[in-house]
Amino acid sequence: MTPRLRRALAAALISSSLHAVATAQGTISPVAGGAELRDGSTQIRVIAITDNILRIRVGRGALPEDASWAVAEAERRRSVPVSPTANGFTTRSLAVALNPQTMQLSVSDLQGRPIIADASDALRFDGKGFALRKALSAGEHIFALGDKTGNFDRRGESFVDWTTDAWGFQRDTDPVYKSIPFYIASGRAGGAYGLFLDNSWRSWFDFGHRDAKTIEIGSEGGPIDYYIIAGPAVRDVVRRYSDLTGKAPLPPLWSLGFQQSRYSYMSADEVRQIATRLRSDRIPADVIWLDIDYQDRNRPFSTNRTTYSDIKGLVREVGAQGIKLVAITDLHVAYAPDQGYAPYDSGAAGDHFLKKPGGTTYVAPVWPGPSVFPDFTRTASRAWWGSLYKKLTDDGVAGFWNDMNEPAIFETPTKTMPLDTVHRIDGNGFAPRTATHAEVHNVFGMENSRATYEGLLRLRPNVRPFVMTRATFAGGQKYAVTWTGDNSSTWDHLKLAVQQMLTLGLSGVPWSGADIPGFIGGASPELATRWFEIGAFTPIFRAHAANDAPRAEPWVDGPDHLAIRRRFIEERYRLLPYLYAVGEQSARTGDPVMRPTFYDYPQMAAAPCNQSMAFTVGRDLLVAASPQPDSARAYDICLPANGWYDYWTGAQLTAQKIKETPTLDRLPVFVRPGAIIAKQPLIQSTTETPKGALQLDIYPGEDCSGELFFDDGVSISGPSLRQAISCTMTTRGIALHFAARRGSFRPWWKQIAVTVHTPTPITRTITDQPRAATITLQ
Ligand code: NBV
Repeated sequence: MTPRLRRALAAALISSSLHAVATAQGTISPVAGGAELRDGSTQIRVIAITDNILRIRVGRGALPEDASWAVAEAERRRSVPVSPTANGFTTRSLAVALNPQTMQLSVSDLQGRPIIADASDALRFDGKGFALRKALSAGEHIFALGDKTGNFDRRGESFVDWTTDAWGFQRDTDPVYKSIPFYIASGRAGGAYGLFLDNSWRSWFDFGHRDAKTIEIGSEGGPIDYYIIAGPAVRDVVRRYSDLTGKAPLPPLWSLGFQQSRYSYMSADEVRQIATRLRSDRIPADVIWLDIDYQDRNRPFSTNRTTYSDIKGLVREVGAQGIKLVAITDLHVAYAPDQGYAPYDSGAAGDHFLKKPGGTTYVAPVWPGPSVFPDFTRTASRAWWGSLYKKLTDDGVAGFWNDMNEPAIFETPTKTMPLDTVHRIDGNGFAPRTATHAEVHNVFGMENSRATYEGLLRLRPNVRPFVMTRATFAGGQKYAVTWTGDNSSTWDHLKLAVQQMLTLGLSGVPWSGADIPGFIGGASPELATRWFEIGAFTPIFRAHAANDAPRAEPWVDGPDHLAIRRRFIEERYRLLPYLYAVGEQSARTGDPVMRPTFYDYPQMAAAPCNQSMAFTVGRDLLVAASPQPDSARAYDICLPANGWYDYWTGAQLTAQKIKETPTLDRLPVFVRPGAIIAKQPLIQSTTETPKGALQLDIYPGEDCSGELFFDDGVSISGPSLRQAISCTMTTRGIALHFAARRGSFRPWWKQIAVTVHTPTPITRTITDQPRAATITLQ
């Protein structure tokens, strides 16, 4: 019997041995994997998807259709055996109670410690919409919710999910580009929980803003279909949320390098000049981006024949300098009948564009002028869109950029398309039908990036697609990396960028970046330098600026600033082996790449320092920029424990709290005692093979461990190399244990340069250790 069948049988047996509990009002009945509460036509079904994840669906008459843009069918339909109780059931971790009088749901751990409980008036219907009310207890903190601005802890605030082209957004702007209806609450005795509202309509979240003791969640339509994800740690919640909505695949190695962009490099000549300057100034870089002006009249999938006459040639030329091109391909297709514009012609012939309620094609102004819009929530239209990438990929363009996909529309106060625009949806569990834009709006951008991702996979089945999207929804991490949109060159935006990347990471999106040094307005040299420094430690490291902003390449503020920026870009390249291994681990676990310090070190939640500009990269590196980055005033840095190391000097610290007096050329970075960090000799681009030894930096301490992960950097399936390394202190010195290497990828190094950061550092070069071995250094 398969484990799956065994589970199903067990669940069926349990449910058949029970009977319904009738009460004054509602009736609780056991169902396979959970319980159901009925009161009149209202039905609340709670299913244990796993021992720690509950799916709650509420219906009026019937349960909502079992469909989702975010959660795959295999996940949605899972269930584990549960043990029924008088008022609900237990899993191996949770006790679920339903109150038939009040229709309230509460969840606690098996010791009875509360995790989440409904507030009074827990479920309210309002026309086609609804509101849910959960208790917000004293001491609870709220995190995640995608790229939302506001405060990192969202308690006391309220937000709307409605993807919006938020050009010029500020800290109090809401809604912004993405809709990820998922929050994490921590601070209750039973530990942290996450709540994911799987509903694509306009929705809202109020975390004690209207009523200090209540979380209100509502939507103007669509299903009441949500998941409660138990911890107890925030990390458990994030990982389980990614089990539900999917993990971000490891991006190609080159996309972890430094990327230079501008709206726009106006000609192939300019791109060549930028590439040449990057090389002559010895600024490591992997990518130059082509923004909309490489196109003919802003028409996606066309190129300007005068200024960009030969993309293939350009790819070859900059490729010889180790640089790849990523090109923008906005979703709006120029409305150009009878003009020989293939994307319009083939899209119209295949009936791939959205329509108005009367059945005529919806046409609206965006960059190309009058434009039409692919029906991305329709399988056939996504496949057609994906095929448009053939020419550019054949020409060697390495990655693609999906902008404006909220979708943004010009010359209309709503900034988007009319709510009654007609989509045709299918797949994902949906019975094929039409759907209004009101239903689809929040998933439209994600489905645009999905079409791109899946199209690229079809065109190059073994190449990891690189797609960057501006709008996305829960689960969008499976298809694309993202950035925070049109930010501004201000010190507050530098802070906001860090916060947004952290909150995206907690929302299942590990790969994000923010335009360095801000898109709008022009940065002072100091702001730009600081932004490059911090940016070097963020997941996607891309410089980009608006067409009406001053130039923002690393060299524009003169040699002194360039020297600092270059040093940080170089450090990024040295650290790529570590960063790549963190990314690979993230692809398996769902852990963010860039994390709030409390993610791996829960005690940091109570640390007596302002940590708004502190984060870890993976578990082992902690970056602690000033919470007032524009100020020269000294600030406190809190570390998770005594004995962390200074990353730059290798010295071990004897205090847990230290004072830092900022200087522009320095960014405090620390290393976990017990970390083994893999680094490589400096290269100018990931196309270069590092010359020399792999470098292992050993920071003695508890749980002394690290992992190597290497592959060819681009293939989906192909040889890789994984090797665990640990260390122990012995009376004879420090013993380095190499586990046997797994995988057949042949690395570039023959030797390993080990540095043990003891008070007098030990440095040794040893031969490569592919087999299990222990090497003692003293
Ligand atoms: O394609 C132009 C820009 C792009 O540079 C930016 O990064 C996007 O967020 N795009 C928005 C459209 C116009 C912005 C004014």
